[in-house]
Amino acid sequence: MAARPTFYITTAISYPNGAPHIGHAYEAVATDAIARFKRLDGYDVFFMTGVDEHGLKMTQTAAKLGLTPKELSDRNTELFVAMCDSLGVSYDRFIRTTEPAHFASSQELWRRMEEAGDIYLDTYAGWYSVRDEAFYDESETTLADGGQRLGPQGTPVEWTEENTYFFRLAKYQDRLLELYERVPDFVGPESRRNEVISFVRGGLQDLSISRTTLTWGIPVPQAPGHVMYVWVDALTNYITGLGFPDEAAPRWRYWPADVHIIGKDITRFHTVYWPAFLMSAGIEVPRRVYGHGFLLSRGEKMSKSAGNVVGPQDLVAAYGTDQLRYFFLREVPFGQDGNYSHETIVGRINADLANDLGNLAQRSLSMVARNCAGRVPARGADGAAERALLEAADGLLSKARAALQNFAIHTILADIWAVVADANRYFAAQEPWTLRKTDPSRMETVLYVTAEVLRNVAILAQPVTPEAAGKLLDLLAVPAEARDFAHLGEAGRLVPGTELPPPQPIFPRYVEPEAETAP
Ligand code: ME8
Repeated sequence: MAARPTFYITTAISYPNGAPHIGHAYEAVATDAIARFKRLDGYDVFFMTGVDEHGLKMTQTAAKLGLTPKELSDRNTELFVAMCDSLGVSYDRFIRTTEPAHFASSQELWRRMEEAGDIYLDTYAGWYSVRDEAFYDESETTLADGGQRLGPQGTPVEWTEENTYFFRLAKYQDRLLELYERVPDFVGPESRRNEVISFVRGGLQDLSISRTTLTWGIPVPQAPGHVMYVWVDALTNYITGLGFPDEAAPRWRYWPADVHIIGKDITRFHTVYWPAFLMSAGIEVPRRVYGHGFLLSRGEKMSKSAGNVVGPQDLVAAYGTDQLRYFFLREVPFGQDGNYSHETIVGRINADLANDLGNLAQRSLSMVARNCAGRVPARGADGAAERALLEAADGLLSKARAALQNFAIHTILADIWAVVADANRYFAAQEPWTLRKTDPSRMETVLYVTAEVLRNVAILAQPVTPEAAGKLLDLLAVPAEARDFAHLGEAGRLVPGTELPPPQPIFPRYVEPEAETAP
């Protein structure tokens, strides 16, 4: 058998300087949905997420709390792992940048860049944002009302002067522009690509890549007193996780990454600095970088300092894992910013999940239980309505694959739910409850076709609502090995006469908790 094609996908690695917030949950869920989609579509997937433990931000937050940076990181890393688990994030590896293997990997990358003649010592003088862990050119900063200078993301910047190592980024300007030209989808979405190209065309300056004012980082080889700039080590996580520098490691086969899924605010690091480091070190660049939008609470950007963070755990507890996953991925066109509020989440849960899909499953499968002895009904001759509906369901995979090419997960869901709506209209129009008396064999056909549409919908919904889709497939007695995309359509049609378990609700309606009454 031919080896399955590989697919390596990553999230950004998060700063564990606080508990995870909704933006972290959003990125993890979106990346997970893509990873699950590819697994179901026959790929040999490696999905990595993790934490970015070094840097000044970690050092300063730890000092404020009277902890060491490692203590701070240990405490919060646990919360990031717990968040992934509660959201059903199916990562293959959770990486920490304090792992010894990551030190070796980052130091080897450094050595290779040095060998290429791309590292030199000089004095850095310029603006630095601790919150972004980023250097900014003065032209990118603005003066706020109180006289505080702010970087392009609105975070405070400080003047820094230091003797540091530099990376010859300017040297890579042409090769980067050539890369964006040659691989048009290297940076996505399109709006991000345009920003990156204009930034690089505007001229690149060499990048300061070491610090002497902190010790919480990876030591620069042969340079006592210098630790690596946190972004050098952070970006390297993507190859550490595959065994770099051991290119004979079994996991190295996953490189280059198929896609790094990141938030739009860190596009520059991933599409300018990272490929330049790799080019310098003689390593292939990733195939794609996709900068998703920000999830905002009613228009407000969430951050720990803004104090309007609702923890992902609270949302999971209130709405449920699959419900939250569905909301994130259906409500917000991937790549754009989006809002969330209690009302919009409940709206989606009750309309799309409880009503459209949940009710259809409940009504049709209850009829099967009562009228077909709890077995997959017999399939009589198809009429035009059956043919049209099955054709729509069978056509979903090719549409979904095309949408996934652009990471348009919301489009995949919209297409699936359009078929759910078709199935609801079909069910209502055919009135199987009337056919029960007038034409029982026709009733069986209608119930069969409805169940078959549910099977296809459930298989395709697994990347986004894995638990509920799994439950629906259980109700249809679809064996575990027949739940991948190869079994969509004709290949996996339900077999009449198969015994089914008693139906159960899959998506309960969201009901407001009783308002607390005073005694
Ligand atoms: O940037 N909505 O870590 P981080 C959506 N350690 N996504 C958001 C968001 C929001 N409101 N807020 C943040 C870092 N994100 C670095 C990454 S990768 C080698 C190093 C996204 O904890 C953000 O864009 O600040 C990023 O992709 C991820 O969450 C982690 O952010």
